[in-house]
Order: sequence, then structure tokens, then C-alpha cells
Amino acid sequence: IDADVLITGAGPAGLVLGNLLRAAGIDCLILERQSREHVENRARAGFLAANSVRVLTGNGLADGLLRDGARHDTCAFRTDQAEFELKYGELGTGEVHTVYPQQFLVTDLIAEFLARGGEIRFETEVTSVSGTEATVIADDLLLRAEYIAGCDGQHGVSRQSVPARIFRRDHEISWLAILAEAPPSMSAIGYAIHERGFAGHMARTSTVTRYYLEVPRGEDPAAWPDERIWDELHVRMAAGYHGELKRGPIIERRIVDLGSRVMDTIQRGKLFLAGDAASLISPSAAKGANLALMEAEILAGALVAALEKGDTTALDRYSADCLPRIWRAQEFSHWMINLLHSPPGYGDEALFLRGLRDARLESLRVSRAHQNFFAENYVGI
Ligand code: RFL
Repeated sequence: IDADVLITGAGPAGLVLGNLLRAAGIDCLILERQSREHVENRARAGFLAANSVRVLTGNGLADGLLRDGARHDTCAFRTDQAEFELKYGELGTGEVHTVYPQQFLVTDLIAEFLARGGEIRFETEVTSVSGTEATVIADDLLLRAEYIAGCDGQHGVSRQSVPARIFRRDHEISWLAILAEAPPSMSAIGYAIHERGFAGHMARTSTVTRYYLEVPRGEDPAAWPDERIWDELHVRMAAGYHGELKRGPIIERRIVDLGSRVMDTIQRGKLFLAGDAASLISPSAAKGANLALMEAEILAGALVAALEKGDTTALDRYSADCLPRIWRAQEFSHWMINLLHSPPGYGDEALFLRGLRDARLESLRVSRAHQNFFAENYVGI
């Protein structure tokens, strides 16, 4: 046997799981396709919900986050005529986000996992996983474990070994996801609803800001040189009216097709999925990394009970524990998609859906009950 627990993938799910298992003295090995440098520089998420911060703080994984993370509690919705702010930290359950770029978190988690005596094999590609045999093939080598945690993300192989019914939706919306070397332009998270499409603004650090622009499906990011990006953001965010954007060099531009995937089970024999391997959620409500951390914590507790006490009750009900939370996050994310987008064109149906979107936005502006619903779901899972 090569390890008690073999983990595929050194993203947030695999690394949090690995750290929690090491804290309980469980021997585990992480197999990661990319180099350490690559995963430590991969910018993605940034908004950590209260539960994620609790998981990290409660397990001694929050030093960097508590030192360099920023509290975030307000978002603003704007159109070209008006803007309203929601101080979600004062609504709903009163919880806030902590902004801490995912690549910083991954860097911290790798260092801590190694310090706890864990082993990571970088540049090691898993090509097949068996939940019934509890084996993994990586770089032509057969590895055995008591349990396997499939944390290899959206494009990994683990989930292919779980025979499940898959429910998916292509939202038929694409975003150009942009990282700019520029300070945030607003103190709030900004959602701009515009005839030309959605635009978003999210702080990352004092010198880097994430923006999103809705673009047609199949768009080539190369068609978006810096100046075109800033000009389009200027128009959609009505910056002439609400305040100029702080411009800077664009350091990353990539297309994200908004899609969702849920499976009817996320386990098979000795194999358990967590994070983007278990479910895919569109980034509209910033839930992906937070679901990954929630699942990693549940799975760690279940694996510890099984390995230390031979009690597999929690492992047996792992899918049943996670799936209702996954569905709730999906539902809210879907609600956000409908709040931020409407189909293009001026046909009867497009205008009808735009009318619904405007009504939804207006309800959020004026209804305290609606604001509380938003706040509770925006920060919670
Ligand atoms: P990851 O982070 O994708 O890690 C999986 C790891 O597995 C490795 N791997 C393999 N290793 C070995 N063999 C194989 N065959 C392998 N195949 C893959 C990969 O190299 C990788 O290192 O999955 P994990 O751990 O489940 O974490 C999920 C999160 O990364 C993801 O949900 C979020 O980044 C989503 N997301 C956001 N989530 C939030 O909660 N808040 C946000 O603000 C937020 N913003 C975002 C986002 C995702 C984005 N993109 C790129 C889709 C913004 C963007 C632009």
C-alpha cells in the first residue's frame, strides 16, 4: 500500500483535505499533474465565505489569510442610470467575505501540508482511478491506498470512475475573465447590467483587480486588446457617470463558458469526489472554491472516522450530506445568472426576459426580505 489516502489534485479541495488528514496523523499522498510553480501562480477565485474562513482558521490554515486577506461586505448593482449598494454584511446572517487570492491560499496550503509530513508528487499525471480496487495509475505506475479522494477538478479523470447520472446545464453565456494590474476602482463588488452585456468588478489585492465582460460564445480572447477591454468596461460600468475606472495592464484574459454540472452520487466504493470534480458551478456567485472547502472538511471527518475507528457511517452518507448543499449553491448561482444577464436582441421573448430581470433587480433594491435572502445565500452555503 502506498498511502492510507491517495489524493488526486493539489487544488483547494485536495490540499485542505490533505492538511486535515495530516493533522489527524493519517498518511496521505497527493498526485498533481502540474508543477508546484504552476499551481502556486494560478489565479482564480478570491472570495472566501464565512464557512471557508472557519474551516481554515479552525484547522490552523489561516495565517496568510488573516494577515493579508481583506474583509469585504458590500456589493453594488449598477445600470447606466442608477446604482444601489447592498451592505450584505449587515443583512441576512451578517456574514462577510474575506478576499484572499486562491493562488496565495494554495501556496500556504502546500507549505503547511509538507510541514505536516505530507508528500506531493508534482508533474505526475493520474490517468485512471478505480474506486472498487482503491487504485490509481499515475505515470504508468499502479498505486494502492485504503481510500482515494478525487480532487482533480473540472478536467480531471476521477469523476469518470464514478458511474452516476449527470445533470448539466450550459447557460449559453460566456465571460471574458480579466485580471488587471490596477487597484480596485470601487470599494464594493460591482455588478453592471447593460444592454451590451454584463460587466463585473471584483477586488483581489490593492494592486490587482478582476473584471468580467460578457462576450459572445466562441469569442477569441486575442480579439480583446487592453484598450478595447478598458473602453468596453468604461461603457458597461457607466464609468463616465459613476466614476472613472483605474486602468492598468491586463495580465490575464481567458474565456469562461458558464456551465453547471451535478452528479446524483459523488462516491463509488473507496473513491470520493470533492471540489470541481464533484460538481461544477458557474462563477456567477463565487461559490466554487467555497464548495470545495466545505466538501474537503466533511470528507476529512468521514475518512478519519473510517481509518481510526473503522466507522464508515459518515463515508456511506457522504453524497447525501453534500448534495443538498451543492444544489442550494447551484440554485443561488443560477438565480444570480438570471439577475445579471438577459438574452440579446429585441424579440418579444428577449424583451419579456429583460422585463423579468429588471423586476428582479428592482425587488432586490427595495425589498428588505429580498435583500436578506440575497445576503444569506451570497455568503453562506
Ligand atoms: P482545482 O483548483 O481545479 O484543482 C484541481 C487540481 O487537479 C489537478 N489535476 C490533476 N492532477 C493529476 N492528474 C490529473 N489527471 C489531473 N487533472 C487535474 C489540476 O492541475 C489542479 O491542480 O479544483 P478544486 O481543488 O476542486 O478547487 C475548485 C476551485 O479552484 C474553483 O471552484 C474556483 O476557482 C472557482 N472560482 C471561484 N470560486 C469561488 O469560490 N470564488 C470565486 O471568486 C471564484 N472565482 C473561479 C473564479 C473560477 C474561475 N475560473 C478560472 C473558472 C474565477 C474564475 C475566472
